[in-house]
Amino acid sequence: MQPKPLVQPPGQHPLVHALAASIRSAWAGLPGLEILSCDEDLRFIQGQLDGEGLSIGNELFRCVGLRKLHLEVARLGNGLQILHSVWFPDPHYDLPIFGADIVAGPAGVSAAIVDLSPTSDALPQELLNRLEAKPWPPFRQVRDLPAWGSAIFSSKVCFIRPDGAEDESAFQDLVSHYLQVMVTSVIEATPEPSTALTTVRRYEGQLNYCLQQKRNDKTRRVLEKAFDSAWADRYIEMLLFDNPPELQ
Ligand code: BLA
Repeated sequence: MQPKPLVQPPGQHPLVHALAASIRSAWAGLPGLEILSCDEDLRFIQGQLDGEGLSIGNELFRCVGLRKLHLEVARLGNGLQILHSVWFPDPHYDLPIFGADIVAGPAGVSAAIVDLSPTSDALPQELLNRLEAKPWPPFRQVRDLPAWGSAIFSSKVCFIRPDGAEDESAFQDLVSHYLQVMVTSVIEATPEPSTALTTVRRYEGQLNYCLQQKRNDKTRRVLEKAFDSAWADRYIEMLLFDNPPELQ
């Protein structure tokens, strides 16, 4: 039987569609991939905002080396479309955090960001070499990171406002490259004991990553407007940036 091509939902921004497809095909190659359970009411959320349909779809997995792989594709009113993906490592493994975020409005994509973020010191040299193997695209509008972002992202973070189809396709290629480097690292990684200082530091680094991401008021504001502040808090704490479970 031929695999069915993924249909692009009507009105979905092409970059959101393309990146979601790249992320899904990247995680398909990971060792021991399995679905991660989550509260059913958080898996698919639908509502109305200012008469406009509102929807959030969440896909959650885990695999050997990663405690949680998350892809969220959302429409949140005012024509806002969001793709959010974070791959959180199991701190026993020396792996970075893969993170990507796309925010598209009626006027186009205002923010496109991808990074492999370190959880202790900087990224290992070998990982940097692999990331650098692909030439940096000549993006026209590079954006400045907010302070919380500078505290966690690597020297290889890409944060742009894509200016036209060429930028969008170069960004998509860059994300695919980062995903490939991440997948290779996961496949090669071996665990260290819970008591190793390196494991403990990576655990603390991941806590800090979650803490800093929660300082992004823009995420909270959009969710509060679409739902309410208690719902937004729970969603951010439990689904978007839940802390890693304590080491044991
Ligand atoms: C910015 N994130 C934004 C913006 C919105 C959201 C509305 C402002 C757009 C802009 O500055 O052009 C909203 N993002 C969301 C919502 C979700 C989301 C509602 O993911 C989820 C439901 N944010 C992340 C991750 C990264 C990230 C994983 O969730 C990076 C790996 C980055 N988003 C990020 C950054 C900004 C942003 C750096 C710009 C913030 C600023 O300039 O102050």
